[in-house]
Amino acid sequence: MSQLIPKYLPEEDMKTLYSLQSAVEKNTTTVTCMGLYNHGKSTLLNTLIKDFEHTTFKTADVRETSNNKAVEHGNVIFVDTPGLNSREHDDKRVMDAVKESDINLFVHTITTGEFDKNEIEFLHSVKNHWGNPQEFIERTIFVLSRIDKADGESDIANTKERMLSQIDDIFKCKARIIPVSAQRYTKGRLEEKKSLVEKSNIEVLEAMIDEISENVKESIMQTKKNRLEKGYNDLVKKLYSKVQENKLEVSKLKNERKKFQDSLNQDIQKVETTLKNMHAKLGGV
Ligand SMILES: Nc1nc2c(ncn2[C@@H]2O[C@H](COP(=O)(O)OP(=O)(O)OP(=O)(O)O)[C@@H](O)[C@H]2O)c(=O)[nH]1
Ligand SMILES: [Mg+2]
Repeated sequence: MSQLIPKYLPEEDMKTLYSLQSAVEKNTTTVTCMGLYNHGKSTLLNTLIKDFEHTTFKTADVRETSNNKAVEHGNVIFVDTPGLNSREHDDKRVMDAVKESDINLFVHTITTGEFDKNEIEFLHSVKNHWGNPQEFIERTIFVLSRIDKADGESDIANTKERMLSQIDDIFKCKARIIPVSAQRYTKGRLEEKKSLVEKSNIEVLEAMIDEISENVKESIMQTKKNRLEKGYNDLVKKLYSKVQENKLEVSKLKNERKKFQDSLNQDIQKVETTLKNMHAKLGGV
């Protein structure tokens, strides 16, 4: 039976359905990282999965991530996305990932000050596409990254204030912003320097993720079940339309067969008549 499925349904759809099913069964939480390119998304995810070599999610000073990439770690599936506003299809990819996500990490680096026009545009489009924009904020942590590059504590506090007000302007509610340094955390863990780990704030971020995960557990599960239900329904619809296509094909073939038979019969009749005529002529001699 399983060999028959790819014949009638797209492999990609089946993969999505299986991963939704596994997410429901294993009760995993999907945490998706998004933000402008080069703002430290992949580095942050490596830090969260304790890959201090920073190789699982590719990082660099150039545009690096160009596809959504998911990695399972414990009970969490971490998803990395390409930088926003780089290419139109990338933004669509990010939006698709956000739709499948349970908890979002919106990464913004302190080195560029407050949110820029592209980030504001993306947040507006999230707001406009969301049935319940407040739910997005409830499930999102805005991560102010690279605070090791900040110009002192006041720089962090001021940037955070401005970002909060920018988010409030769009969503009309207060968001969570957490300043972090993936670099400090990595160094702190590798060199066993507790104070660096503490100053990195990564553990506070992890506690926040756990807290949201706990608070929205029920609704995360419900969302997953709804997605799974929708996935099944979509596939049943696809299968039904395949049945319709097949019915059409069969009736087309039947028509063609009938036409072929008719034309064959006509030809036979013509030949028969010709022969009869010839015979009649011969008889008449
Ligand atoms: N100083 C410092 N640099 C960081 C930190 N986090 C990331 N970086 C650097 O920022 C650069 C970009 O990091 P990435 O993690 O590749 O950024 P990204 O947002 O995934 O980039 P794209 O995949 O291209 O969208 C790299 O050179 C990182 O080493 C940090 O906490 N402190
Ligand atoms: Mg990246």
